[in-house]
Amino acid sequence: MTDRARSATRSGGDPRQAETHCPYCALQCGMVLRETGDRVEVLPRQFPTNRGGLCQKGWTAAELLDHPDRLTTPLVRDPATGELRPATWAAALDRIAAGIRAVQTGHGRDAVAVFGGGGLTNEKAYALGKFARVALRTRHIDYNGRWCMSSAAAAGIRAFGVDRGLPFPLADLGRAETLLLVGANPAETMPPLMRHLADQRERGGRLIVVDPRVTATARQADLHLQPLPGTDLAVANALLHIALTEGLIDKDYVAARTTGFDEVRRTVAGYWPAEVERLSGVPVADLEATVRALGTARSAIILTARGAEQHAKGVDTVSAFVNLALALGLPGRPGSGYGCLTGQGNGQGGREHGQKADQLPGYRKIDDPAAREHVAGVWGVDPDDLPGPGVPAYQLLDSLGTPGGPRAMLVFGSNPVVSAPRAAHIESRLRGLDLLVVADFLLSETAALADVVLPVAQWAEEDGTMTNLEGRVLRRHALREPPPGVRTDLAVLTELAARLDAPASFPADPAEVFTELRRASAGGVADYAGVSWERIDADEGVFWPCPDPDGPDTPRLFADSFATPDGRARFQPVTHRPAAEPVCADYPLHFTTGRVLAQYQSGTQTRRVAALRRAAPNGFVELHPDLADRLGVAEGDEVRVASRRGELRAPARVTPTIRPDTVFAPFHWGGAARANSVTSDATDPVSGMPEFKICAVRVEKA
Ligand SMILES: Nc1nc2c(c(=O)[nH]1)N[C@H]1C(S)=C(S)[C@@H](COP(=O)(O)OP(=O)(O)OC[C@H]3O[C@@H](n4cnc5c(=O)[nH]c(N)nc54)[C@H](O)[C@@H]3O)O[C@H]1N2
Ligand SMILES: Nc1nc2c(c(=O)[nH]1)N[C@H]1C(S)=C(S)[C@@H](COP(=O)(O)OP(=O)(O)OC[C@H]3O[C@@H](n4cnc5c(=O)[nH]c(N)nc54)[C@H](O)[C@@H]3O)O[C@H]1N2
Ligand code: SF4
Ligand SMILES: [Mo]
Repeated sequence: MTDRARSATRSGGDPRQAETHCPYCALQCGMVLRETGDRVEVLPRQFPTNRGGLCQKGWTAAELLDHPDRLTTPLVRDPATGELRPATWAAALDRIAAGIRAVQTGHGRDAVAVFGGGGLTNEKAYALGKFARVALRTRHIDYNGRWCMSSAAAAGIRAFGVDRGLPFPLADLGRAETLLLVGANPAETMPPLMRHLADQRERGGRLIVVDPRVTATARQADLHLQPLPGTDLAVANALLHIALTEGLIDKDYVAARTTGFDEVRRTVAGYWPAEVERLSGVPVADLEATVRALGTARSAIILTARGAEQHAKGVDTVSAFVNLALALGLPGRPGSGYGCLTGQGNGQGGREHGQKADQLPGYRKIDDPAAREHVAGVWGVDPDDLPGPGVPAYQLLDSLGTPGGPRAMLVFGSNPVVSAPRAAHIESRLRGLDLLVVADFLLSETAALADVVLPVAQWAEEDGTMTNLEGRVLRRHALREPPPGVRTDLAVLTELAARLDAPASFPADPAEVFTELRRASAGGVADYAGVSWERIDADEGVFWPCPDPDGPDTPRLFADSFATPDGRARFQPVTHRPAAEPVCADYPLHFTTGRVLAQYQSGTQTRRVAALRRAAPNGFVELHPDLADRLGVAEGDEVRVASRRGELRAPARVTPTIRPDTVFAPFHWGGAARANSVTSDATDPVSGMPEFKICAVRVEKA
């Protein structure tokens, strides 16, 4: 059955309508797509995450389906002129297969790399991981999820033995008496989520936000802590220090459900609130008010997002907040807990099915012999033929074209020329490849560098599943067939696998892939064996783990035990350390980056939508009026932000909502305004997460 015919069955037989989810962020708002005349209309749909709401990006998502910039034919770079020229699919795929063979013959299997994305469906993420390990037999695969929630994932596994962004349904936020958001700006990054926070407020709950900027989210908070970027770990340790001195620890919980508290207690003893106030700028009184609000509430939730996590100490910072949550007895207590706000549409599922360097499907470890045996069995190959772990994204991109590094790369669902740290350097690495292949539906900045560009289907043209920030597996329903000339990512992998004589099957039908994924994940941490497309449709999604088709799913984790060998959560002693690049006389200011409501990620998609372009037409640099005065900069003046790696130029936005020692830029633009020309390439030693959220810069009027 074609995707569209299958989905029409779901929408009551009306082929011009489909119930699906937004293509963008991890909230995965429910929407209905309707074909009216020659356009596709987006209507919001009641779903537990968005409750009938959509943000501007969701409302306008269908505009890209028939956009004039849409790619509808493969492009191959002409060796004579150096330009990308339209080609047939056969020519483009042959060119790729020949290029891969040449590189692997000359330089070994690991000389070909794959770079995936957290926006790919589960089926595609699974197929891509399998393609790398079985068709290419390379260890080099990683993906942009490494830029995203890898620090929270590592800390979650360390403490709880499992990484599921929210271990409870989102609606729990609305019932929490106290909610602490650390480095999260959902008013701009997940606007319909604010409905749950409105519920919380109506019920008399307290919202506390930790952010160096007075964001749209911080403005709604009862208390806003405005720390220097990169000091969250110290703040968390000070909070735990105060909880100890004020007797707010849940001793029974710590004794019954955790291990390792004594060492953490000793560590945080040294985090005197007054010292942490000097380091972070957060007043002691605010630290105390925060702990009391958390420690005396009947229910409390602590959430982290990229502001806390995108640091070279991101894992330890998350661990510090997890320690606090455990000491207060929150994880597993009804209505309470710790969670991470996952970012991309399938940021959660994308990290479960094997596109991460060290993983196999079902959140299995690629260096675990039992995991290799199981997955190789499903794939019908010898476990000894599966490669070992590769390296994290930045290390991978930085090694491209260097002696011993990969010489060819296939990119599915990312635009690293804009989104990678130290992007100018990464761009030059990409230029040095023998073969760069990009599958996309638009000519992203990365696709523009490719030797072969493959035009692929968009979200409204394919079936599949996505796993949202709650760990809820959802169904993406096709509204219509892809336009002529366009193929699906899965079909591309099918064709390439055949040309490379892959020793396993690569079905193009997502239903077939999902059936295989269920088997491959069975028995793993992220067990999807009991999830079926029908069950997803019948139940408003299915929460993993769900091992049994006739058994329950798991909306809430940790009620009775944690996923560790002894069932207890593990405290992790962590200590503050400064940012990788301290400020100095030449680079005296802190630079941090993030998002605006109307643009998404590297901007490939949203910069092409007229209404979003009007709302957020170009990059900018936020600076405090005192700093602007000192630099002689007025609102709208073009400024230059320079670091040791490079510079960006964009108009100044002078605002008292940012700390005077810090400047901020969104990362959604390429070219002169590219924030990642400036960012640091320091990474977390455990997760490989880059330090997107702090480096040292100099700012001047351009
Ligand atoms: N509009 C829009 N929405 C999106 C996306 C998008 O690109 N655009 N992307 C999606 C994705 S993939 C993701 S990962 C999420 C990200 O969602 P968020 O994490 O909410 O987004 P960011 O803007 O990256 O960072 C949040 C906040 O961290 C603050 N911050 C900076 N440095 C620090 C620090 O050192 N400490 C603390 N505590 N805070 C700091 C910033 O000021 C910013 O307000 O958004 C998702 N939703
Ligand atoms: N300075 C700074 N840099 C950052 C961040 C930050 O906060 N600050 N945040 C980081 C984070 S959290 C993230 S998630 C990354 C995201 O940054 P990227 O990885 O660049 O993500 P996108 O811009 O979403 O890129 C997706 C690309 O794939 C295409 N695409 C979308 N869906 C599909 C599909 O199904 N198949 C195929 N083949 N292509 C598809 C889109 O058109 C687009 O070109 O950026 C990171 N970079
Ligand atoms: S909040 Fe996220 S999922 Fe919802 S409409 Fe906006 S971009 Fe789409
Ligand atoms: Mo992300």
